[in-house]
Amino acid sequence: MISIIYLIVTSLLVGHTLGTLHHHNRKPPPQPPVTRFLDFILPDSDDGGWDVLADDSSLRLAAPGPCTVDVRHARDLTQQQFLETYAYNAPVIIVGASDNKDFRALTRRSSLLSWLGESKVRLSSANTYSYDKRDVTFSTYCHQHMKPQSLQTLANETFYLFGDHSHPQWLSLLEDYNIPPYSLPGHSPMLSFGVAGPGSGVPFHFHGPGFAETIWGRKRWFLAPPDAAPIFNPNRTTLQWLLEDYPKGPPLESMLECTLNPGELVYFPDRWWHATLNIDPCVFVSTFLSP
Ligand SMILES: O=C(O)CCC(=O)C(=O)O
Repeated sequence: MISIIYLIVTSLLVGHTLGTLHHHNRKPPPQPPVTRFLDFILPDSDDGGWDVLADDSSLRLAAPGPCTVDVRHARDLTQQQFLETYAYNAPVIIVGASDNKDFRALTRRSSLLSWLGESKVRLSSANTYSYDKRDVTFSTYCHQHMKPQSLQTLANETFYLFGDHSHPQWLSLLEDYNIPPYSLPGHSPMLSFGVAGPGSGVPFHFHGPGFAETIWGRKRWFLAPPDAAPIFNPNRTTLQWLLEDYPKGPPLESMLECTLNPGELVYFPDRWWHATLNIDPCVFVSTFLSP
């Protein structure tokens, strides 16, 4: 009986994936469809204690979208193939890259709050290029800043925990993160840790290449090549852009997007534009690759 249900669910998912690819008129990725973490596990089965929206989904303003980025399983993607196909050319979603089970356990809401609740964190305003900074305790951030993002709040008024962690305990937490098993010649990894509320995100920006993994929650990514700058207002949030501008039509033919499930990685090549939107409360780590 279980195997019959499995077969039905698998064929529905394959059909959905092929339908999505057809809809976007893109060539299918070279590998058969990759089974992704949440294909069989509902997002609310374990949210690490982060999902304040679990009982009221009307507060969840954004939803996952289609996936037009190649999705590859790390098992079938060697370092050589990564270099030849993606490293300098195109983004890719990688499933099954590193085992971050222990890091996932350490970053449950209750663990982080009891361990680091009173430590200071530096927030950045969530507009393009993040100008403004604010220092608060991690507990204050969780209780006051992680509420669902309102459509009325601008990006420069939204404060986001991502990147600045000078506190030794935060650095020691990151020692337990297993970085993605792919590299760029002549580049070294540098980690940034983030926690953010539902509906928040970062508007379009670009920088050097890197990976970003979602540890808890789902995050929607939008990407565009270096020579195709998207049209956006740097002080408007990704939520405002998604709900008010995106429905008028994609800003660019060449824009790609995908929603990352927990444990999945996106790789963005050098100078690719990208914007993010946290569907759920999210815990995430970026591995920036610097020359
Ligand atoms: O994950 C996010 O919300 C922001 C990540 C990002 O923009 C980056 O890694 O450059």
